[in-house]
Amino acid sequence: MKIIQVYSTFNIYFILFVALLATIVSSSKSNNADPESQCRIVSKAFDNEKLVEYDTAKKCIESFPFDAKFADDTIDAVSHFMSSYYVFLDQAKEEPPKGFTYQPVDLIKELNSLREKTFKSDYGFITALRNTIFKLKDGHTRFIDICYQSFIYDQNLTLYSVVTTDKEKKQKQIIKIFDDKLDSSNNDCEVTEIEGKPAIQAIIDFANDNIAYSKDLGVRFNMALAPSIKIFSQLFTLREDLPETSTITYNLKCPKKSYKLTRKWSVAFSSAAFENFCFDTRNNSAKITSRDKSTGSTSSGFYLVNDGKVGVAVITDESTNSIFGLADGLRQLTKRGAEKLILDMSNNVGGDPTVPLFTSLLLFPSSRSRQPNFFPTSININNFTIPIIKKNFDTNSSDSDDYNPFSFLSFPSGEPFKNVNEFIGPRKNLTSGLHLNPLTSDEVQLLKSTSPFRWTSDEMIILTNGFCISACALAALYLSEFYKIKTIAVGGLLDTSMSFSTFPGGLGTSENVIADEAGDNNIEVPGGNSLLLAIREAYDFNKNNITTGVLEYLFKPADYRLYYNESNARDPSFLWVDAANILNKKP
Ligand SMILES: *[C@@H]1O[C@H](CO)[C@@H](O)[C@H](O)[C@H]1NC(C)=O
Ligand SMILES: *[C@@H]1O[C@H](CO)[C@@H](O)[C@H](O)[C@H]1NC(C)=O
Ligand SMILES: *[C@@H]1O[C@H](CO)[C@@H](O)[C@H](O)[C@H]1NC(C)=O
Ligand SMILES: *[C@@H]1O[C@H](CO)[C@@H](O)[C@H](O)[C@H]1NC(C)=O
Ligand SMILES: *[C@@H]1O[C@H](CO)[C@@H](O)[C@H](O)[C@H]1NC(C)=O
Ligand SMILES: *[C@@H]1O[C@H](CO)[C@@H](O)[C@H](O)[C@H]1NC(C)=O
Ligand SMILES: CC(=O)N[C@H]1CO[C@H](CO)[C@@H](O)[C@@H]1O
Repeated sequence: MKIIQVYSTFNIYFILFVALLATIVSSSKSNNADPESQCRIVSKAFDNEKLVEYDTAKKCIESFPFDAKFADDTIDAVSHFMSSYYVFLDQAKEEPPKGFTYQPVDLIKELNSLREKTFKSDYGFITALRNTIFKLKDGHTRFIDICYQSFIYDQNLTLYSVVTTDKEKKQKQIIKIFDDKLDSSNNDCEVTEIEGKPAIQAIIDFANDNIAYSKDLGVRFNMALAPSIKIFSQLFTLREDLPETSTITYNLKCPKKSYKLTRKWSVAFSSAAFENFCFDTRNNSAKITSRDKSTGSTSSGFYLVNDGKVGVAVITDESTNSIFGLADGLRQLTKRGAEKLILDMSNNVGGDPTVPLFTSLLLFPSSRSRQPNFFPTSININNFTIPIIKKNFDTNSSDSDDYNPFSFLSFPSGEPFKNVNEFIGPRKNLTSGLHLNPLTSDEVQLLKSTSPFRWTSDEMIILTNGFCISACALAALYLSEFYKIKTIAVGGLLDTSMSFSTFPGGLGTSENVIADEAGDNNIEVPGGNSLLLAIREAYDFNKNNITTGVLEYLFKPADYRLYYNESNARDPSFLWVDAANILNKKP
């Protein structure tokens, strides 16, 4: 494959959610002497950065006793934050739109029903709580136990799915081993069964039951497998919750032999000090950041394919740090004479809410003056936030937070809010007025200093594996809807249409940030645990209709589909060539 690397930047791995800073670890899990003895081996191993056996980890995790008061307090706090701030609470009760796969959930009711249950262990309770929240299938929203979610369960192998064509020209989808770190002779063997179930069905079931980070089953299917390689990926073989069994058995069909591979879980701990996270360190401040399993870097890059005629911009995050690299890379592609442009937004972990608007204005500078210029969003209004919003307005606050009207512009005018009521909205229900994010001064400067690029909508195309989340989803959706850039989704399930982006939400944050910003300090999630949730919802709109739906709940499939095979799963430049062919074919 002939590709020319033009330019590449290296970004520090961008954390998707607001980092959960300085959470005080409390004593909830140390009342019983038993866990200390049950966890002795685990503690020692993890402190020395060693692995433990599945059974040893399980015994430790399940030794923390169920505490009804702790469970009740946790449910109180979670219910409070979810009912007061979670923007999709009502919509989650409705049947999914066609194209999405999940069950409706009355979250508060289900949380309350957990109160009537007793659990064998604290872990049992936390897992039931996590699974209840996971029913939302919202990647912005989950409960994190500071101890249990620091365990990592690894099969030391990754899987992928390819679509092959048989002798009768019929397409067939199979599962294969992408990379076995312990035995590379297994690489590219077909996996026919997993735990006695047809492999493809085992992955689909897992994507339905255990993956919560998209409403689109095809995207969850990709998240279960390689080659998406960042947070929320390879989830079948790299887990964050204790697997049900100590091993997984794969029936393999390799070129020379067919056999059963039984692989144990390797259990590691993602943080330095086990005791700090799982035992009493009452007066210690433990700093936990988002649970990014890959601590490596993501790289954006710029390439040329098709004899240098088509440029490729690989965009892996939407952080405000990445904007200079993006503008620079596009300039280089222009200089090299790229006549068309592929925006590869696969495995894009999102980032800052202003960057999607920046990106669209960078590509289409003439729309600068056009209003409204991005999807409007709203927050929930309640008795905590109303006085804070008023105070922020009256004091001309310069804090950038969600309850400061000066952090936003009014939709559709794009003007600053004239008064508090315009920001708060009609108060007929929970929803606020409609807000837009203003660009940062860096973004404004950069737009001013960048000459327009040559590419028209027809000369650009977006390529993703569906794993284009949060701010990436907003960017891709906007470019697709308002500038009619065509989209391609890769992977997913054969002959099933698939989204090119997922969980646009609006904005996700953590409950301690909300408490701080909204002055809502009456109740907190106990035990140093945290709740992440979507607190802003973004709306679709068109010329005649200000809001035509909540983006999170609109199924927006890609215009074109590609599937993985043995070559393009390992080398994305094959997919770029496919995308270039689609671009060139278009009238
Ligand atoms: C297997 O997985 C564990 C846990 O992620 C990791 O620490 C270890 O290095 C892996 N082993 C190999 C050979 O990759
Ligand atoms: C705010 O408080 C008032 C008076 O206590 C109450 O009637 C109202 O329902 C509350 N509104 C919200 C949104 O909680
Ligand atoms: C806030 O800004 C407005 C307009 O600039 C000004 O009239 C007002 O006095 C300011 N209020 C405070 C408390 O600084
Ligand atoms: C909230 O109120 C606005 C204005 O009355 C209305 O347009 C909107 O549909 C309401 N939303 C919900 C979820 O009831
Ligand atoms: C606006 O969009 C909503 C949701 O799709 C629809 O119910 C409503 O009828 C539309 N209104 C107009 C004026 O087109
Ligand atoms: C895989 O698909 C690419 C296009 O994406 C094609 O060029 C290549 O020949 C295919 N390879 C195999 C092994 O089927
Ligand atoms: C700063 C702080 O959190 N101090 C606490 C340390 O632990 C003791 C005993 O639980 C508390 O009384 C202090 O308030």
